[in-house]
Formats: sequence, structure tokens, C-alpha cells
Amino acid sequence: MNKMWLAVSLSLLANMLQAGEIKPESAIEYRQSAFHIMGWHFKTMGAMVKGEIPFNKETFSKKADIVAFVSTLPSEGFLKGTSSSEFVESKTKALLWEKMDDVKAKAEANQKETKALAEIAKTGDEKAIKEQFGKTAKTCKACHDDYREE
Ligand code: ASC
Repeated sequence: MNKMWLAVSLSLLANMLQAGEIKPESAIEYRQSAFHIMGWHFKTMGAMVKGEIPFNKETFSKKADIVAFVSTLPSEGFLKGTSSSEFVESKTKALLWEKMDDVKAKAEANQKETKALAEIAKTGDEKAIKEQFGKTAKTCKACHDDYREE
């Protein structure tokens, strides 16, 4: 009998670990990490576009690929109950969860433009790259303006 209870307890524990309930703090950290990676690479690309550092097509293209991929990651980190009114670590206004249709449209626009930037970057056409960089940056800002705390 004792052995049976032990087996039941162990299997319950295993199930709990496997279900892996996501902690709100972990979701916040996850999405912030993805945005940090995007910002890291976007910043260097921006410096190239502005002529603050030399324009290097290979580096730019590599970074554009990274940004295009990482732009698909943050969405799943926006768990309900993780707004800035609930967690000091959060920079996301509670409004985001009330405007999900708009948020999804803006995330999709960002993913579309970052993908276009990665594709144009491969052509090496500096003028077109710079133009598309500006378009892409606007789609980053669109969400920040509405849903990110100052
Ligand atoms: C960046 C960065 C952002 C965006 C945004 C674009 O490099 O960290 O949040 O670009 O400023 O408008």
C-alpha cells in the first residue's frame, strides 16, 4: 500500500513538473529577452543606416535575418495578468489585453516588414535597404506608442 502511494505521488509530481505552469515573471522576462535581442541588432542596423558606422552588407543582412526571426517570438509571452499595473518589472500597459485585435495586427505588420527587410538586405541595394529600415522601425514604434510604458 505504501509503495502504491509513493508511486501515485511520484506520478503526480512528474505531471506537475511536465505541465510546467508558467510563472508571470517568467513570461515577462521571456518577452523582454526577445525584445532585447531585437533591439540589440536593430540598433546596429540603425547606426549603419544613419552612417554612424560603416555600412556592411553582410553584417546588416545577418542582423536583418535575426530580427525577422526573433520578431515571431515575443507574442506568446504576453500572458494575461502580466501588465505594468500588476508587475513592476512589466512595461506593458494593461490596455494591450483589451485591444488584442489591434495588437495582433501590429505584431503581424512588424513581422511582415522585418521579413521584407531581411529579403531586401540580401540584394545589397543600400538605398532600398535604408527605405525598408525606416518602414520597419515605424512598425516597432507603433506598438511602443500605444502599449509600452515610457
Ligand atoms: C530600436 C529599439 C526600438 C526601435 C524603435 C524603432 O533600436 O530599441 O525600440 O528601434 O525605436 O522606432
